[in-house]
Amino acid sequence: MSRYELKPDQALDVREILKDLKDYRPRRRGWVWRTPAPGLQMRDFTYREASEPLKCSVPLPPAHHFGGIDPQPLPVITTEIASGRFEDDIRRMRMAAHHGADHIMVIRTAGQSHFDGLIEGTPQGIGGVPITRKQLRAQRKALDMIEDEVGRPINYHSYVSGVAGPEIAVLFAEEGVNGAHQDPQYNVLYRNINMVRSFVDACESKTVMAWSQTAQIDGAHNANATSRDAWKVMPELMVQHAINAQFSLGCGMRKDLICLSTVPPTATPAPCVFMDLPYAVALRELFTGFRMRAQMNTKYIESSTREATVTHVLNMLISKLTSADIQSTITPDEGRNVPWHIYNIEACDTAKQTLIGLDGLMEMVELKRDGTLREKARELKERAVLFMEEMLSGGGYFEAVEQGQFVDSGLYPERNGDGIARQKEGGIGAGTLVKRESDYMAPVTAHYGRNNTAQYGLAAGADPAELIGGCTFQKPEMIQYIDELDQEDNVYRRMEETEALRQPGSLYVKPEMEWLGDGTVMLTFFFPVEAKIAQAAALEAARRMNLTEPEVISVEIMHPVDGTRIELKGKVPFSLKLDELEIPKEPETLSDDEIRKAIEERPMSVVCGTVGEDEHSVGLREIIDIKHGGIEKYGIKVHYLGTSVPPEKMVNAAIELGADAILASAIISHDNIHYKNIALIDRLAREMGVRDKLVFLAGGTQVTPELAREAGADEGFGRGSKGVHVATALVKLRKS
Ligand code: Z98
Repeated sequence: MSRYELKPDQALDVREILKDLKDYRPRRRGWVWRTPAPGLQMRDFTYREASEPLKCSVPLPPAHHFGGIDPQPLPVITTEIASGRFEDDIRRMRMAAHHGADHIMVIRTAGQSHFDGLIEGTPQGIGGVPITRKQLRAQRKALDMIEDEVGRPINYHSYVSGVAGPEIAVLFAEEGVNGAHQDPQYNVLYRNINMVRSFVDACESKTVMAWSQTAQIDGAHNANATSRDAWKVMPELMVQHAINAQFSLGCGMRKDLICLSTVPPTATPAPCVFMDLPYAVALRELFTGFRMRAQMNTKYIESSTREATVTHVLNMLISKLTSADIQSTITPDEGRNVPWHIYNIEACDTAKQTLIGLDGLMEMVELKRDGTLREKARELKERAVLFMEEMLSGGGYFEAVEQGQFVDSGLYPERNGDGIARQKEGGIGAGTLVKRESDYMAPVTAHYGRNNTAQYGLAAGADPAELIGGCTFQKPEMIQYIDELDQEDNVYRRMEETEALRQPGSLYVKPEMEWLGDGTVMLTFFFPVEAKIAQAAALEAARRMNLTEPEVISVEIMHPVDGTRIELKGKVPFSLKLDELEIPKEPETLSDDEIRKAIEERPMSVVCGTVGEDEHSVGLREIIDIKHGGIEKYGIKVHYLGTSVPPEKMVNAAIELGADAILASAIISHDNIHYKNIALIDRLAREMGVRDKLVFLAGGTQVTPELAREAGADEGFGRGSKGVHVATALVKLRKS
């Protein structure tokens, strides 16, 4: 067995993950919720609804102002990762975990749901990843390591749907998949798989999932995403939830692992919270004890990440007000065809930021017990109950589907006749059901329905697998592991092609958006013209920038004729050699707290000004003013002498005011006047016998640190310098 471990300061090596997969065993089955940490203290803050912090993570961008804390909200956070190449997804799973995701869903490759069996090996997918034993094992193995690294269990998830649902359920139980979508209605409505077969298969699938304690997500959200007017299907969504939830209980699933896939049905410019909140409340009232998985509205999502983010945040307000257990994240990338990379990670941050930002909200506000909210919730429940009653009196679910009652865009009882109709005898897999013989027997654990084990002497209630000394659930060594079936379309071939770029140890780097080394870049343009012309202009500009395969992925009208914002993707052909990159040395900076403490202990004052005949004071003001994060903010006392200060005056003022330092700013550089003035200040300070008592710092856009030091300053500061750099130097170089 390989001894490979993830190191916090090292890139993940996919090659190591792929070693010894034949013998790799997942270390647990079943879903894990976050551990609540009520009253969590971090820095000066108390969190009311947070969960246990991570051992290792990437905090939100402003966290550096707050001591780098990274509080984690209570709901599990989901991200969907599936680029088509599972090996590349492993790296982004690690990134997602570091940004707070602990539920990682892998979308399946297009068409997999119509395969009447399992796929093996690691072919490349389209619009998702082919779910195979090898792919699952590799990703579960990586996630096992990643969860050790971040210090929190990670739930791994895919889909128990399609013609091979039960086979997939067994595969998932064997390979340690912790969550799955399972809803026979999805097969029927969206994949046109025979309805009777789908429900029979679901019995088996759900029994296996119940045994392995896999959390189930249902499929009602798909009606929302596909109906013409999503906000009108709210009663139907509840009916769909009811069918799958009750069915799952009947198959032995634990109520607290049955998760309703709830989606706020509408989006702005509709008054969405006013419409969606009663729906969320009605669901919780009808389905107490079940878990709520909040997926964001995807029906109305556009290519703008800003728009998607606002929708997401509004959706999360509802999640917060109604306590969702799992918070999903989604980005517009699928539609923009820039699959799944940095925007997934951003969406995890959006969820973390919003939910932590709303921490404690419910201690201060509560949902009204009467009035519009409750009336609307009641109305929705009534419509749902009436829908269900009509369905039952009309012969049941199958008849209702035949009549196209589902995904009809009417607000029940209104019907528009545009629902999805399927026939009982129709669809994929029709006519494939075979009645079990009276002596039917299957020696396997977690088997649904009649299983005549008594004829082999097994006691009632015993595990049928005992008859063969345990099945693959107890004895994983019985599992047939197939490495690859296709000699060309497999992970080894793909990795060979990108070997030179593969971390760790690679000498080259190339931009990527989808797959390692794809060379894909995204650009933002603004053109002061209407949208059509702007798109053409962006494509032409991309060609002239030598991008290949340029494609416009987002167009936003700033004004119908005055301007358009374009986002475009394209590819660059080159890789960059790491040892040829010029990597500037990071200036060593003390933290804000360290500087403040040093100044508190030993106060400092400085004199400063622009020197010689130099009137350019903007840069210096940036360095000193508290407004710009300048040195004042650390408590350093600043005597600003103004502009065009003669060198003599700089030194004299420092002596008179008893300052600890001189800060001279010089922008004008012709005839090297800036360095000449630096040298002059240094000489004057020496002549007056104070040079060894004063720190002398010089800065300006044309100043380079080395030349400033050569000219006589203690340190020089060029373009891009900030107050913190100067303050650090003052603290480190102080003379008394
Ligand atoms: C989500 N963005 O829920 P195929 N079963 C159910 C589903 O909802 C889905 C599948 C199966 C969504 C993900 N949902 C999309 C109930 C898909 C997938 O046939 O492999 O595409 O099944 O987060």
